[in-house]
Amino acid sequence: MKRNLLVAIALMLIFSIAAIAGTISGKVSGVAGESVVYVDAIQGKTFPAPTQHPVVDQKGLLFQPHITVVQVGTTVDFLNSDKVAHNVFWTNVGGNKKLGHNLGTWPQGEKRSFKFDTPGAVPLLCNVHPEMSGYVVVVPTPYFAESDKSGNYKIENVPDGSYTVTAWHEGAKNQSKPVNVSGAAKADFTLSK
Ligand SMILES: [Cu+2]
Repeated sequence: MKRNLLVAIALMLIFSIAAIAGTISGKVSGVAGESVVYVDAIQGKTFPAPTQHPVVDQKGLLFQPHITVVQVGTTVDFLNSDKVAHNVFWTNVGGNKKLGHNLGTWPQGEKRSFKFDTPGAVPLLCNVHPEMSGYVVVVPTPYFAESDKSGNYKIENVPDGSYTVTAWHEGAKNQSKPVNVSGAAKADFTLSK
């Protein structure tokens, strides 16, 4: 009797670990450098917005990091660490020009915040320094990853299920594909301009 109970508990543990430990991994080809891969909106599912504010720093006349991926609803803090004044603006979110916005221009040590409520890539620019560019990529779920420079990515902690997974790369067309997660799933992408 006692042994059966232990076996049952062990089995439950194994199944629960398997259920929470799904991953989606693979490689994004056809483009050079980092890509973003994410699970698209899941019907009937919403996720609480993260309370942490990622920081996009303007430092050394660069947006650092160059690409920041956030879940929809996240507030991003834009910091200026340079001695010169910087501006932050974007002309669209995911191609929607109605969502263009200018955050203004501010000096060293100050920051301004913005809450991103619509999924899509936000191309960051500075109107003081036309050569500066960066991206905030706003994604609909907490299941996302940035690839390494070779395009390899891994999304952790994806519950088992059927999803649409999308790959994004600066200047390339998005590619989406259906992925079934039951433990470890694989999905490769080939992007082009
Ligand atoms: Cu600037």
